[in-house]
Amino acid sequence: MPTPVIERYAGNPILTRDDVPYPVATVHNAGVVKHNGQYIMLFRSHLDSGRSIIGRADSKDGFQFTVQPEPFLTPAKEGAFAEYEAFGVEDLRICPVEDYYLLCYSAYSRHGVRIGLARTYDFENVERIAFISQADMRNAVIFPEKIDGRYVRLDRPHSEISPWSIWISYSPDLIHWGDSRRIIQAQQYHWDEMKIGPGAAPIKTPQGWLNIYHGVFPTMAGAVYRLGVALHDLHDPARVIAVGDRWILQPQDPWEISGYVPNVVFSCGAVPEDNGEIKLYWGAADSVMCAGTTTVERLLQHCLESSRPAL
Ligand code: M1P
Repeated sequence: MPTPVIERYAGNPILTRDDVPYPVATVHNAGVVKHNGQYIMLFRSHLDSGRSIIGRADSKDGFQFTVQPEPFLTPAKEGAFAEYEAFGVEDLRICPVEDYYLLCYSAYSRHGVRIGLARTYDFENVERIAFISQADMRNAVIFPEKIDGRYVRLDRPHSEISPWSIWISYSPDLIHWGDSRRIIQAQQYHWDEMKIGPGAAPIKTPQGWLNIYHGVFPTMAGAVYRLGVALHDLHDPARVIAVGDRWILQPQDPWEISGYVPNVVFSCGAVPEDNGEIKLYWGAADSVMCAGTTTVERLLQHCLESSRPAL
């Protein structure tokens, strides 16, 4: 049998609600990064209220995680952020930039969903920066370096009005964003035909930026969430070099097929290692966390050997 694009870790699921020392209903959709030689995971949990918070777990090897005694990020209770986080904080991505980490999360409230941006240097102290979108935007990732002097982000409108596509935007200061364009769209009668959204923070390779994203296909039994990969130009990431025509991961294990939301693999994080390996993390069925490995080379080959149009 050929090597799969993503090799699942044999000990999946790597984190469940039973590992969390405070009451939660789920553990899923986590951002992960390597900080000072240690893997840090910021995972989403549903509470019994149905609203979400973010917890932190640490690991030496990227597979065995220990959860911190207290949640990492909960909805702000006062100040300017409280109004827009009242219904929960979800699906946080950790984006390493310079000597700090930008945290992009979905903030839910009676006003809809918008993208919250925070910063940490040490995963002990978190400083909220701004909301960087209006309502009905989510799934944001920020590139690890400025390009032509500007920060660059990918995201996805959360609205039936505009097609559920991946957009790019630019900012001089992380607060004011613009020059926005739609750059990858869902393809009719493809595995990602219903909607797509950025997953892990883009990974730099000599051939371009790897963008691991999720794509959704509607079936009579509900939506199926899979993962795919695209390649963006290093100097002009709005230029999409290739979009892999086939998915790289689909629900397969029992905990991916069945759970809080069945048939979901949803990634918010990947860790590129110095030897070209990539550890990939995904929430399974919106219930537990899983991990697997791939390589830069395998993802590039997957994109380039069977690319489809981006738009
Ligand atoms: O239930 C599957 C996923 O559904 C939503 O993702 P998207 O907006 O991309 O369709 C989110 O609620 C996500 O958290 C969830 O995993």
